[in-house]
Amino acid sequence: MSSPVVGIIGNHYLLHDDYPVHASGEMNAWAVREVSDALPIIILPDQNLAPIDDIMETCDGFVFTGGRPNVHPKEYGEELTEAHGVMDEKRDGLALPLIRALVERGQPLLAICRGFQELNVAMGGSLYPEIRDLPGRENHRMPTEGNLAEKFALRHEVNLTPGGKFSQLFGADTVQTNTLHGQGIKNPGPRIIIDGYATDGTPEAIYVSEAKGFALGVQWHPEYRASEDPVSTPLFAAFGEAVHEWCASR
Ligand SMILES: [Mn+2]
Repeated sequence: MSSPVVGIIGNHYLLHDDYPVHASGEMNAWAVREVSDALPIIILPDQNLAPIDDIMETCDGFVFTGGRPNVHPKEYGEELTEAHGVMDEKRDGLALPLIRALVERGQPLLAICRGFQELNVAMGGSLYPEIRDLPGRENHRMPTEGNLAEKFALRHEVNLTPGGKFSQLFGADTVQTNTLHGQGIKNPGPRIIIDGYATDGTPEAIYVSEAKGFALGVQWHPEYRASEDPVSTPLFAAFGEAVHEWCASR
């Protein structure tokens, strides 16, 4: 039997200010290859190039990756402001309906950082453009200085619901994570369960209630050192199991 295929939802942006590219961080692909034991392929984040019905047939599961651009606030009924930063509307146009279709069908998805925010918005939730401006919140953004290891270093705890989905997965009620995000969940979608919070109250781990398949999201970046980090490894392994099951069932 051939390896299950995981579609990695990448980003669309301008390289050198005017050259449009599709891209995704390499560490996402290695996490899928090494820990989920599946074949990673990058999905171009544009429905005109990658129609949803086609990619759902091609792939067994999907990883919604991080990325600098934010979900356009019109997707949750708010006006665009300077605080919302740069957008990637082509990706919004693919990712949001794809998430809804995957949840409906029970096909596995793992949502990371921007993907976590997409999962919430796709399921009817909303976002804060800049959580560090909220009272009592810390700065969760990537440090502006430092090398990759310093930017992706473990920086805050996430407290998980004892006995909940993530606590069972990690075998711990508190885990250490990196943090490289400016936005955060305002209102969770009706079926979004917040299962883990940073100590300042920022939602960091979510899942879709009564989902037929694997539908988990984390606000941090588990793809970094995925085969070594004690939190990242079980997450990508559990996703991989779900992907292998989906592959075997079709
Ligand atoms: Mn954080």
